[in-house]
Amino acid sequence: MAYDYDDDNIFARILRGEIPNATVAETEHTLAFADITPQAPVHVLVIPKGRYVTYDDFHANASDAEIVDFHRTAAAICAEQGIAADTGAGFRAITNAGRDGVQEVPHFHLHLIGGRPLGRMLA
Ligand code: IU
Repeated sequence: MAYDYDDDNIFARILRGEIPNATVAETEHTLAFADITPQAPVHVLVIPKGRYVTYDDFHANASDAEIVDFHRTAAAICAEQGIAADTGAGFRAITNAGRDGVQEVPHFHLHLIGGRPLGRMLA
């Protein structure tokens, strides 16, 4: 089944510059910005610039360059924000996908959350 991308979703509008954002990092293929409703002292959303709806859409259909850029950018942000695991702090990386994953914004995004103890969570 094909993924149906909504060009009016809020992150598409952020990427087009129609809505401001607190940018944390930007590369050729990737944008990262502060979540407007942070769940922890660090809460960054990492999004590809391409039109991908979910985690599985992105990883099935994006180019290798886009995928590598996305994940290298996410790792760099963890280091820059002081939450990388090798600092002793650590973080949680979450992506919600589709209806059962309760994804609110239909443009693939990775939540990077840290800066406080997060507790155990698998569902
Ligand atoms: P979700 O994984 O799709 O449920 O997460 C969407 C996130 O997008 C959520 O944490 C919101 O706070 C965040 N967000 C945002 O940062 N800026 C916005 O304008 C909107 C949502 I709407």
